Amino acid sequence: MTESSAFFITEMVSRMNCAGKKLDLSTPQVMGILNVTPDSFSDGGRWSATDAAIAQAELMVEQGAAIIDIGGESTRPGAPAVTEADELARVIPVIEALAPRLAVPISIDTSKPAVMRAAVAAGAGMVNDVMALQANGALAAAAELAVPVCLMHMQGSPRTMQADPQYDDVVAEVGEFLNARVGAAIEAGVVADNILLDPGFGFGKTLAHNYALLSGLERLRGDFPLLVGMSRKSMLGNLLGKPVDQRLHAGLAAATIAVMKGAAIVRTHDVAETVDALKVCAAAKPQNN
Ligand code: 9MG
Repeated sequence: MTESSAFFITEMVSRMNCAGKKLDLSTPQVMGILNVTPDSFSDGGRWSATDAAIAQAELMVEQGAAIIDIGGESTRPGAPAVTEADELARVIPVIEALAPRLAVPISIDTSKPAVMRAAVAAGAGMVNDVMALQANGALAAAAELAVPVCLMHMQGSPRTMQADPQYDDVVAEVGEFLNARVGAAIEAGVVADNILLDPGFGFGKTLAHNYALLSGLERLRGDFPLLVGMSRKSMLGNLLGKPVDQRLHAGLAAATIAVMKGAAIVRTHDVAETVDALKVCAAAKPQNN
């Protein structure tokens, strides 16, 4: 990680190959969230049926999403664990149906190596792992699949992470963790150009930790594209005292700040609005003249 406050990506990869589909990172991009869980915190399970999920994904692409992130296990605080079989049954039919229809890549949000493998075989082109490949066999699966992989920071596990998160310097400790996971991934055979990093907003962090992380995000800029996800999260709701359906404006502010501090991809439920916000960020990129 560098102390640089430069803007956007400078020397890292600006285009990723997601199993044959391109992800252009020369300007900030939106990753649309497609939860296919009955217990999703943000959509109440409205999109758990395959047809509805397909329609939602197509809408997000029309609205400008550069990649769709499909998840079958909720990672919200306290969410119950899902078996491998249930997770596969939720995500694979959706990926199989969507992959031939979408021009943009599909990301699989999972920590389970068997789900990573089945998802990529079904047409996914990226792995989004909130456990940063720490599950047994996940490093080997990521190396073998050779698709981009997002390594996210979390303190604890989704079931316990908000109990009592502790840091001396949250930005430094998140950076150290991510550096260590990059080392482990590269040692396992993951290609450096296939690595993205994510500080994991809301994953084992208090409100103060989340805002310290957002404030210091530029300290995490370095050799790897940064992905951030704050859409509709408690760090917005608890600050404002607003329920999940009234967090759009705060989410756009947070996304804009993150991009101005170097984020390459914003993971969001609110694609159309976030695409507009990121276009403003891109237009305000410092010029040479
Ligand atoms: C699955 N998931 C939920 N929140 C997330 C976040 O902030 N980043 C990433 N990469 N995945 C997330």
